[in-house]
Amino acid sequence: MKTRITELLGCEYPLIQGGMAWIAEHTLAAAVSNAGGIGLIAGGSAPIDYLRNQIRLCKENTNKPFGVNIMLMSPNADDLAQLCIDEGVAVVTTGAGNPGKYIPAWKEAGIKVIPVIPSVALARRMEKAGADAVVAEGTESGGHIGENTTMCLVPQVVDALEIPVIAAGGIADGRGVAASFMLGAEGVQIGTRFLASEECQIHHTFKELVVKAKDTDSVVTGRYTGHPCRNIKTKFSKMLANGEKDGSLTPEQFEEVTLGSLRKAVQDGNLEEGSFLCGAIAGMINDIKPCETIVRDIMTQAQELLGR
Ligand code: TUI
Repeated sequence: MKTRITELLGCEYPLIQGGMAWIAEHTLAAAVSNAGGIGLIAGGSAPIDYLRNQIRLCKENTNKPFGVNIMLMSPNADDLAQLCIDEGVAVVTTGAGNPGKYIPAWKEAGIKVIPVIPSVALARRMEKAGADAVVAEGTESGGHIGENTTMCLVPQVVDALEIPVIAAGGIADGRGVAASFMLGAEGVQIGTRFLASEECQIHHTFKELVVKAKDTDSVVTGRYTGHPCRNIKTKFSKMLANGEKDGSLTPEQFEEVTLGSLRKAVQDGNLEEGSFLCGAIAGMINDIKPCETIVRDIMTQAQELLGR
């Protein structure tokens, strides 16, 4: 499974773990990297000392390359961007904004830069700005999403760019990887499947929600705030969706009740006030496995399908 992505990143498989805010910490990142993919630590809104410590812990647990995801809406994104340079991080992915202003300094430091993008226009801008690759992320993904689907977005981004494209959104097994390659992608980003991994440090209630989810159990909330997010259906996310639909919750009230809701889901498993961000593919995930098994099973199945 050698592609321009394995060559660029120096990994065995062209598979990147999603940079899931509040979720992706050093244990998960090191496990994915040790399994032959690229693990990511989420820098979304993290205090700088926390992220520095996470990077150092990850280095202690893997000698393979790993990366950091910078959530560009973070108030301290500038500091986190600099930290990646200071700590010699191999790969940076970005989300929820345009990372253009950071790219020259990252490139200068030898960091591989992979912005996550929801549209062809932004993908083109990123290529011009010097990105090494892009993640084309479909609306099937968990968390903050764009409008276009993986099936429609990926081939259009592939056609528009020279740099390699990594597909994301709705991929959790070898069929999804093989399909992505048929669309022209040279790698995949996988998030939701790793929620149900042994090494993922989220609350067991969160893992149970993923494992029990059916195909119809995800819902997008917050479109009217400009930051639509895909969540698992819970009493809380259904309340948000209904409040948005019937006007009983203003955008300001929405922001207020969701403040801190990612932490409440991830750390406390709080079903009353937590936002359990999760992709639409959760319905296909039925067990909790070690990352090594997850990566091996996915890649073995993909290779079989692509070899036919
Ligand atoms: O970033 C993600 N997924 C995320 S970030 C996150 S934390 C969060 N918390 C509260 C509100 C919003 C986010 C949870 N999940 N995925 C990558 C992604 N990037 N999806 C969409 C985008 C994106 C959107 C607009 C990228 C660039 C962009 O550019 C706008 C511009 O500046 O031109």
